[in-house]
Amino acid sequence: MKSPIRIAVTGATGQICYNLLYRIAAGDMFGNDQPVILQLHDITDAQPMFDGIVMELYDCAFPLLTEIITTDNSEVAFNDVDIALLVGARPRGENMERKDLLAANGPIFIEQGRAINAVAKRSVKVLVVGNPANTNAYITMKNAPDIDPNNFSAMLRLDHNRALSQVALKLRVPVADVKKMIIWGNHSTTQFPDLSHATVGNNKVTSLLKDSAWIENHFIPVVQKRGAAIIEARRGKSSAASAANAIINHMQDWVFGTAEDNWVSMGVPSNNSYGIPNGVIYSFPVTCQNGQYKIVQGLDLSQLDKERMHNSYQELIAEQEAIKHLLTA
Ligand code: NAX
Repeated sequence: MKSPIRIAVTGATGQICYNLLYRIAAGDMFGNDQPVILQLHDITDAQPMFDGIVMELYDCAFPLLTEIITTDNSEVAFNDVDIALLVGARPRGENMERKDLLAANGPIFIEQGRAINAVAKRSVKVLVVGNPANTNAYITMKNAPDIDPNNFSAMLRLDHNRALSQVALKLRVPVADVKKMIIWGNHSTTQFPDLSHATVGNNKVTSLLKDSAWIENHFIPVVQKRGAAIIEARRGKSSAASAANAIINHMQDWVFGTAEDNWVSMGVPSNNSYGIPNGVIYSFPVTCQNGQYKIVQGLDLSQLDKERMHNSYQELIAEQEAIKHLLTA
């Protein structure tokens, strides 16, 4: 039997985690031969909620679940962890503008970044899900200077999966046959869902689509606005099961590698690829191998593609501007 890996999860009493923790403990993320220790974090007021969650984890009698730790202390949560899933965040309140949300979340991710820097394994892989995910990941990374920046990522996988499914439904093909999808940019409505490189078998998706207007009129807006559509359809609740599933997909590919003929979208530190300057967490197409990701290079982009990508980059710069005072304080 392998020795257990330590997985920290924040916002662990929230609705995404109610869909996530049981799947991790069942082996869906790291395989059915990998024991796990769950180090669950939430705010002090949420601690009583852990009672039922932990009872249910025990009641599943998961063979792989070695230990459960619950805490409101970030250094306890991140102590010696291999994986950190930062799901918790302040929800957007009524009348709260995006910049207020950024300011409210900044201190959370500053504190968590510092705790990761202090106590996590140096090889820890960090995924930020809590919104605004890209900028929260940037804040976390900036506050963990002793950890390789390449170990920080933001979740765009839900958007990527949504895009795959839209194409599969349109072309009536199995979703697993749709490959090489891309989400560029920010996890927000400025993201650019790009199917111009996507394939089904040996064919480009663009050559299979009979009505090309569908891309502009349906595909792009539906993927960009899917989060809001889910909230409406779920009478006010945001994506939870699909978000948890995307977390599993993201970590699985990062740790075990992507399939040879495919890539996935991950929010990662920009490195001047495709004209996106250093210094933001931006979603690119990546391949993963041996626990490392590489941004796919050499893709042709039209002028319009570049403008869309730049637009999302500008939004990330504006988000950083809104929290700059917190980082220099
Ligand atoms: P919930 O509101 O159900 O849970 C949020 C959790 O965060 C709660 O347990 C809460 O106690 C905790 N929290 C609140 N304030 C906190 C603080 N100051 N410090 C630490 N933890 C705090 O939200 P849920 O639906 O689980 O969503 C969690 C986050 O994921 C939200 O920010 C949401 O916007 C974001 N999402 C990101 C997605 C992505 O693709 N990147 C998609 C799904 C989701 O919308």
